[in-house]
Amino acid sequence: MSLPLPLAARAAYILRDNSNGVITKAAPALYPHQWSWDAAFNAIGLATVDLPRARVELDSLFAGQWRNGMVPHIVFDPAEDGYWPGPAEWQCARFSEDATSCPPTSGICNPPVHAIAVDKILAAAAAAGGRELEATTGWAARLYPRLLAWHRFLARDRVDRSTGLITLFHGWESGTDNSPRWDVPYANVTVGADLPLYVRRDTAHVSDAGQRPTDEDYDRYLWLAVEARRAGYDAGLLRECGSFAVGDVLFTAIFAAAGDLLAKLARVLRRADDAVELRDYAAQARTAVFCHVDKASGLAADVDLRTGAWLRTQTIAGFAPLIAGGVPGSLRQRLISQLAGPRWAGHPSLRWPLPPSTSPDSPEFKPDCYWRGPAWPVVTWLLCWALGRDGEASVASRFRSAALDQLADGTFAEYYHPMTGAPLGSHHQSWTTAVALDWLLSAQ
Ligand code: 2M8
Repeated sequence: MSLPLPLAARAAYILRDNSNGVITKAAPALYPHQWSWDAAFNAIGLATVDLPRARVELDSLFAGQWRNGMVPHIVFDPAEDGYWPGPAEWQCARFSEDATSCPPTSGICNPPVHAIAVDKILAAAAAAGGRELEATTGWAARLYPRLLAWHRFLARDRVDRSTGLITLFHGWESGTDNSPRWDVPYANVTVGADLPLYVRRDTAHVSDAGQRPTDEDYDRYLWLAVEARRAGYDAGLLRECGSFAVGDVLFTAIFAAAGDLLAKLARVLRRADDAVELRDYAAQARTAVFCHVDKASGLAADVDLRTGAWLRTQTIAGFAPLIAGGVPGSLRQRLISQLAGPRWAGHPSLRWPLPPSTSPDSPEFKPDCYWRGPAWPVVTWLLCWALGRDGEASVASRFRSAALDQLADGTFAEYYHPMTGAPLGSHHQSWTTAVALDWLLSAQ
């Protein structure tokens, strides 16, 4: 393994290289815009080396927030046009009165990790003290109403009444795009004959197109974007007429964890009523996640809201209760032993003892294909963060140390082959550098 400081210096250099000064591209060529949950992780990494830049990252993202509170999954950099589908496909400002036109954005959202990032930035500022602490405290107070509007949007427009889970109208909203989690609901999406012709750009930026979703997947991805546009990006209409609607346990768990931290900020800002409201959202979300733990497997299951069926897949999202926090002790121990056990991070054929995105024992496992098997450092970080929060320091530190071994080649790949350890997807992926910086430089 390399020495920590050279690795941190390299990570910081790449993260800066991916920035245009105000937004960090998710990846230099594959994703040349600002993604919502990537921006939050990137801000966590930036906070270890450059607090002002960390604050700017979130300010730039929230500049794209919609009037209804939604934080869109992409804020486009108008100077870049190397990604498809871009602003011309989404046309949000034309089809929704809620959308901003400047900056242009997509019309769907991503998991709400932002309040976790704000909490980490505040902790870094507290450690720095002095002017940075003052500047960061003032900044958090200014950003707070936008974070509150974001959580209110999710509670109002996206909580599914029957399951309590957050509803997604596109697999891209989950961030785990082609995960086996969504195979069944996607199989029920019938692509319209009027799907526009398109040329994919993503496959040109990876060494093997097999690392990316299939063309059939992409037809469905684009079709759901077309449906969303035709519905004016309105959650009520999509709930009635859209062909894809799922209750996502991982998104819901992140909403719970972030909601607790936002409630903490509300209390610091003496917004007692807001704090109660945010704690309620978090508590309800957490209950919904716990209610969807499958008794036989012990893993949480997403729900296909079109049919009511539980989606019992062996993916990393099954560990959502660990992210949500407040898991009853016996369930927590069961989940941790599974996570570290032979179906997951302890699988005998793995290069490093890290949880893959899909269990190698699952029939859907594909070790080199995107969210169907590879190990994602950003997901490892989220699990480590949640385990550390809940006092599970030793398992968190084992994952952190294995993840740093994984990153020691300096490619900072988007994802890694769990058996060979080969870097896959984009190299110099921003959020991979960001989590490395947090692991190497912030107090764990
Ligand atoms: C991937 O998703 C985008 C679509 O949003 C894509 O494949 O084009 C996902 O891994 C997602 O979680 C991530 O936020 C995004 C940018 O890193 O890339």
